[in-house]
Amino acid sequence: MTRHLITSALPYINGVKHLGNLVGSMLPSDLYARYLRARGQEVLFICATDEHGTPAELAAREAGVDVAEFCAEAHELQKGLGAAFSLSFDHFGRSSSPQNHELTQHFGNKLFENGFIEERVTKQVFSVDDDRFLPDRYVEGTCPHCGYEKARGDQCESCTRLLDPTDLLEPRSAVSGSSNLEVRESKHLFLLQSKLSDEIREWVNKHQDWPVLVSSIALKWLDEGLHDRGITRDLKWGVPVGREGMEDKVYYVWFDAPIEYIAATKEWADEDPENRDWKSWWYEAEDVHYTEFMAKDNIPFHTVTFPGTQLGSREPWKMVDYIKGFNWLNYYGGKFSTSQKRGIFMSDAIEMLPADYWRYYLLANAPESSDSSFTWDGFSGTVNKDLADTLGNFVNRTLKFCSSKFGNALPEGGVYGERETQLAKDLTARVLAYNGFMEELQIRKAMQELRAIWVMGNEYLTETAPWTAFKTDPEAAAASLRAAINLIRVFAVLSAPVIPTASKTLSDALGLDLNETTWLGEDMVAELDALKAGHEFEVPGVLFTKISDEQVAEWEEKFGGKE
Ligand code: B3M
Ligand code: ZN
Repeated sequence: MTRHLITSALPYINGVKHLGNLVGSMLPSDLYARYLRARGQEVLFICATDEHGTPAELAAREAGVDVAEFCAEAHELQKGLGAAFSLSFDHFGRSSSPQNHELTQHFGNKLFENGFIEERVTKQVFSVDDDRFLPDRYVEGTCPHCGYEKARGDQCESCTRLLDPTDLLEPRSAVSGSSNLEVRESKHLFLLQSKLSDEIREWVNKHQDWPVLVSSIALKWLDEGLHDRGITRDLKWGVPVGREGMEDKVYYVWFDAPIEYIAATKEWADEDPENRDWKSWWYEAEDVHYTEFMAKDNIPFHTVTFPGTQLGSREPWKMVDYIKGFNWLNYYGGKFSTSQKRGIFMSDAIEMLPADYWRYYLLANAPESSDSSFTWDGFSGTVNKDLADTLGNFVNRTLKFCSSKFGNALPEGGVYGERETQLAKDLTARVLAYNGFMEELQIRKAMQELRAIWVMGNEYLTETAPWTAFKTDPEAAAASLRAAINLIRVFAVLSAPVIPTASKTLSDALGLDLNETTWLGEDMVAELDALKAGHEFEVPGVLFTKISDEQVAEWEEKFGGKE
């Protein structure tokens, strides 16, 4: 049987992630992992913090702590937030781990041996006052293309062009502000991607099933021609190159970050070596199906650069089978931004409302085929309509009514008739569609299908109206309540990958032991008769609280919105 390896793009370490980061990789990958586990598949779901590079060093400097200490704390913070959002990683690792040091050096050495890496003497910006080289974001200055004055050495935020520190006009040190800079020579490793270009293209072309967003970005990069890239930096924090004459250099963050997918799996296995085998997931792993999730800016690194690293090693590493890429989630038309503190961050969100509210809203509005926009009205509308009115209300009125008229157990009497046969038939069609969309990773469509399934509950109740029937035909009322309560169980199972906490509340209310590997069978007639008369339940509290207009106004004010 196929085993499923799933990775989410690694959240960068410099601070709490925003909802755009969450919906762009971590949340949809969690949905998929949960769905596959529920379908009885063997899943390994891996994520980690991406900890190297100059943004981490600069953030640590700003916080006034040593970079290792900064990363350790920020890792714990992100790990805690992941758990608070019910992200079910099998392992949440750290790219600064010894396992990643070892594997990154392994790949570097193999690429060197195979002639895909060479040493070159390069010109680097050196700060005389700071007595150090200033790679990437350690230099700031004016963008030579658009004139933006706060451009950074790796990229201009204004025109998004990639830069080299030596490109900047009027450069200054981000450490001290000093403009007493020189260009000095420094030896670095270069990855000769151009030599691997044909192989990478051939590999990309084998994946005709990839989403257009993903394959078009990959082919655009390949068509423009791959440049040989400097993959080392004059820094202390990072994976040491470990070659003679390069003692004070580390690998570039984008070289070691994807290798951490493998290294994090090793971290996971090292916690329980007798029962876990990391290599079987990554090396000669023919029975593994590997799916990656990421936002669109990360696609080139996963379709071209990292595959190049893997191919160039000339070793049989597991390469990705399917890539799910995402567009941007915008905040009122503008981008969410960590550096500009714009939008809603995971820590704010979880203080306001439980994870399930965010999970459902974000998945239902995932930026799949185009960018999508977060608005407070859109958020409260979705929560109130879908979660509170449709799902929550159905559960509540069914169980409350049953409890008040028949007591806290599924009532005896009556039989299912045509309406229930129809219900089972409709359910069968919808569940098939839902499963199909989940398997194809069409996330918005899957959420629409789930919502349509919840709607069936209210329609069924309204049509069979047990509160009216109870007065004239209590047997019929009993039968329709049995079907309705069975529907609650069906909803609990189907909703679990999306809103796991609410699903657990339903499972507990029904006295069931639904767990992460529970799913429905194919026969919906049987599923609607799974809980028999006499099966006890409890009436849960309100499942989802509605968001009021006052709250919306308050949050708009607090987070800034419309303007
Ligand atoms: N850390 C995502 C980012 O910060 C980046 C992903 C790495 S995945 C190997 O944009
Ligand atoms: Zn620019």
